[in-house]
Amino acid sequence: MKILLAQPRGFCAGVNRAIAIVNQALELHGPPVYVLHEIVHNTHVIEELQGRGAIFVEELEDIPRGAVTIFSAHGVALAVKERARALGLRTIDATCPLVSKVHHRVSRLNERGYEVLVIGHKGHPEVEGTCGHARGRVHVLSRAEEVAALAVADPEKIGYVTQTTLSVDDTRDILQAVRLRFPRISAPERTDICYATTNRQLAVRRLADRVELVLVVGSKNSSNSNRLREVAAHQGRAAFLIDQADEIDPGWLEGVRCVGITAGASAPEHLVSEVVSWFAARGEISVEEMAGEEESISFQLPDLRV
Ligand code: 2E6
Ligand code: F3S
Repeated sequence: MKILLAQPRGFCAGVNRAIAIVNQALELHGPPVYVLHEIVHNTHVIEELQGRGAIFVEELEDIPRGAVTIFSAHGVALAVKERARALGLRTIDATCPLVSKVHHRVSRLNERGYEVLVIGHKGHPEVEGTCGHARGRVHVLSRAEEVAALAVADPEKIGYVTQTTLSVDDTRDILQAVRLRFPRISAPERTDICYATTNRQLAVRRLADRVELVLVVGSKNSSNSNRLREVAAHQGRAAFLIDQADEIDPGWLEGVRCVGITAGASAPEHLVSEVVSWFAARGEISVEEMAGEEESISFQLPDLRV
């Protein structure tokens, strides 16, 4: 079996930062440290941090007064920060700086009296956090077909932001429909889809062109990982999202001689190595890493002394 590895794949700068924040907060303050929502959407990362003393909750009310509390990389609404303060929690914000940038843009648009379109997946925590930075009217838009039904007060005073992990191709279509209906929209030069999302989608497209089957390592609730699987499927390849090697169905491999592997921005590299080992245990393999975009971006940690 020939195995091709996409490049870049796996952890992005925001995920590295968020996981480092939890680890260092555990060292500095001692366990337990509470995290509102999964720090990143990966079951293995969560289990590992739970083993060190992190406690993941979905409600602030489940955190004892005075406890160290970390907001996940996906960001939270302003109301959540205010509520945490009222509950007497000692908070650390692990929101990815590229998500925070989107939050600031939403606030600025509202201050100027603009309504905000948030292009993204309804119910995703990043979208909820982004919408929660609007102090005026905000609309979530998931598909181009929804544009026609949008009711806005003043078509001259609207702006948009996007979720950071969207499909580059789908977003282009949605924005085309938005610009057609609102030609005077306050539009940035580019979307808020982040560098990591863009690079991983480009890499998996190139990978899919060279293999018969694509495996994306990532958890089922990871938006960016799901998009990678879709990009590969869109190229006409069989493509599956797996949390770990034991989810591989040998039936997928019938007649397959070349497999491509990539990983979502929240999936640790050791899981990719385990998938490669899974193949090695079943026969002779050759492994090639594709050339791709170099990534050198990293983010500083916030002050953890709370
Ligand atoms: C925060 C913002 C964007 O589901 P999604 O892809 O958003 O999240 P993760 O945790 O799988 O990926 C990292 C991330 C965090 N992306
Ligand atoms: Fe941030 Fe993009 Fe990663 S928004 S958490 S760098 S996927």
